[in-house]
Amino acid sequence: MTARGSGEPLVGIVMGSDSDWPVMSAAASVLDELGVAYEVGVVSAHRMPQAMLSYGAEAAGRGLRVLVAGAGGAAHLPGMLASVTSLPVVGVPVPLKYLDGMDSLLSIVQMPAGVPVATVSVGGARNAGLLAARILGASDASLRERLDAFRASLEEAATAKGAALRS
Ligand code: RP5
Repeated sequence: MTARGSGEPLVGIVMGSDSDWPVMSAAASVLDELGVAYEVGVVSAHRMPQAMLSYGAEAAGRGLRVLVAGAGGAAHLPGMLASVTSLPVVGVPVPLKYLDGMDSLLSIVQMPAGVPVATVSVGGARNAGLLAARILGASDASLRERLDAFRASLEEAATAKGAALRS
């Protein structure tokens, strides 16, 4: 795992393969923008199952507060992590070459009752990072203020684009 940002990592961004990084890097970028410390690494549910289970089981004890897990195809990583931790898990369906990411989406979203994964859109890693920040922000007023400012910037940008259309 590679730690990024200042302080102990609060978010664990993990993925099934380094080939997921072009999609998953958006989660890291938004946490950088918001000043949230995180760690990032590859933890494959199928190729390194014991390490994956240990990672999930030890995450809370290591100080992590939210997991963001991305995988493609038979995307079992987010659900398996959720089965061995009580931390919130945000799942990112990574689109692969075939099936347009529908396989990844359905693998992640159709969890059995009792084992929740908060699934974002196909390729929606930026929203996954934002959701992780919102979860942390529920008990961190300073982070919530940064999230408020982020939302205000969205409104400003959308308003400016609308104005540009009219001019
Ligand atoms: C999944 O298999 C990974 O999450 C990745 O999306 C997909 C393909 O992995 P590679 O064959 O590119 O390593 O487990």
